Amino acid sequence: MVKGSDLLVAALENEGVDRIFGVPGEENLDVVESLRNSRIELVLTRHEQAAAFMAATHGRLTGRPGVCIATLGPGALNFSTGAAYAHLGAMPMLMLTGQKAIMSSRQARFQIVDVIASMKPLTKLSRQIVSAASIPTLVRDTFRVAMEERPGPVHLELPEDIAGDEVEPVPMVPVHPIEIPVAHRAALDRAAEIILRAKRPLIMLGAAASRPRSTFGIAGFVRRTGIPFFTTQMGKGTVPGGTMLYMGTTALSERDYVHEAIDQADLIIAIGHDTVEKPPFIMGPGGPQVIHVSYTPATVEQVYFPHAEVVGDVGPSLELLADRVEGRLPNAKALLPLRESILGRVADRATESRWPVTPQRLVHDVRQVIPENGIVALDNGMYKIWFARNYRTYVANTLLLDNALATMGAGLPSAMMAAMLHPERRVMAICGDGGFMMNSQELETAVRLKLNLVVLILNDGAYGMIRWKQAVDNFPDFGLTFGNPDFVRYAESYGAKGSRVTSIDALLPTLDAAFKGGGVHLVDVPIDYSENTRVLVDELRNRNPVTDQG
Ligand SMILES: Cc1ncc(C[n+]2csc(CCOP(=O)(O)OP(=O)(O)O)c2C)c(N)n1
Ligand SMILES: [Mg+2]
Repeated sequence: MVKGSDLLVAALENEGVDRIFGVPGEENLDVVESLRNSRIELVLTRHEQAAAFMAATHGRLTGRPGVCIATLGPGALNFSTGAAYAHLGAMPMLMLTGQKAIMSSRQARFQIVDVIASMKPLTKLSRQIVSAASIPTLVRDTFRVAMEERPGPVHLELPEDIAGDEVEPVPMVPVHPIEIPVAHRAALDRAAEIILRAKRPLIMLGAAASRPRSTFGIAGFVRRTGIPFFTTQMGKGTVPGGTMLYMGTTALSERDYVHEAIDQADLIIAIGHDTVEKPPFIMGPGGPQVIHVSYTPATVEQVYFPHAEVVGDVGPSLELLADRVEGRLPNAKALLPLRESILGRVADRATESRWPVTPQRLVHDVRQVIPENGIVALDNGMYKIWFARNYRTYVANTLLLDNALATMGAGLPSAMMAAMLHPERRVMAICGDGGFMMNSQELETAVRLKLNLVVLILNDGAYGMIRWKQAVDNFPDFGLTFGNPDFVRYAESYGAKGSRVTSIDALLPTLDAAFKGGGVHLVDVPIDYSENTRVLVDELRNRNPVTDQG
């Protein structure tokens, strides 16, 4: 005979799961015992939210669901933000939660919340396991659902009596690869015709272009067509060898320098655009033609309504599209002459020596210490716009940012996951002093896991992004500042290292030394955000006075 929890763990092993993140409760103890006897490592975190962010980032970086575990009620509810993060960000993840026994319970309603109902709007699938024998098929199905385009989170609730129930052994469901169909010939022909007619084409790489399976075919398409490209925030990462065609990243929806090219384009080939992102550009009447190329059809919005769609496996479909247009595009590079001036103005003041550091200089110095394949994971704050806009990437998924839920608190956990998956690469978390404190307890997890990780804290004593918006909207400065702990001593109390940067010349050497020293190293740097208004409001408004600040 075999226990329900053993079947669950065997089914997870069958899926190739090697780690589970979380905080177990009483109702998970059978599962914990089954894990003890398995090849799967149980990675304790200090908050379920961090476990969910880590599992989601596992899915984002590998294409295979990350797995996290929590107890019923309070533990399960702490997964909610992570569930939404994965749901909006299209990251495959499996959340496992416990529950009181369903056959008979002597605890009345103690700790009972309808977790399935609470997870329904935040997941692709949320189900209670009602029989041990069904576990292998249910787990196989949830993994398939999580990975299918559009990927996302799934949730299984395992009541404790089902976890402990003994049943006859049940065979596992074998896993097989599934190829995604390639776009229809008629769609490819139609798209090719539009591309051949275009006078000023541009390619846009969106969030789904960053899926691990996507990146190869896209590079070939850009190279073979020679059409310049820009990226959305989550499409950042770039086409290897195609960087001479990179025109910029849309950190804002309009008015930025990259929009000079977008505004002139008569065709945008939007590869992998997901309208969950803050709009990279605003479509309106009389704008460019848009071809939507992705795994799933476009969602039509007020600001995004493509004129043609190429739906199917992105890489192979683009290969077929390139076959139709390669060598027949005399106008491919029409907008390329704008590149130098766009990138030049974005890079303005990148080496300025003001103190406290300005965002432009910060982005510049961070880029110096991160090799091409190094990974920077951002929390959410003002600096995200600057990194999206100014930080150049050369390898896909090397700037992890969340332009979907845009939650604070995910920077450190997502960096920790990246460091676990890529121990050979330099990994840095960049957090505001606000966002860092939302999951700073995970420094203990990072130290316990012996990760090599630099955590850069941008210290402005405020919820800076909101304070900036408050000023832009002409509200008085009110209610958005706070005090901070001594971050260096705070890090040290966790057994991490800590450094404070006190001059502009010390920034780069401090970051470099933090990487060279290894382990978890927090670096506290004060930041001067006066550039936010000077550049992102005044300069860009002057460039295009007709459009108002959005
Ligand atoms: C969980 C969550 N709460 C609130 C917000 C709204 N919000 C967005 S940015 C921000 C301020 C971030 O402050 P900080 O982390 O210090 O970064 P800064 O902008 O100061 O660099 C807030 C409150 C959010 N995105 N997520
Ligand atoms: Mg701040």
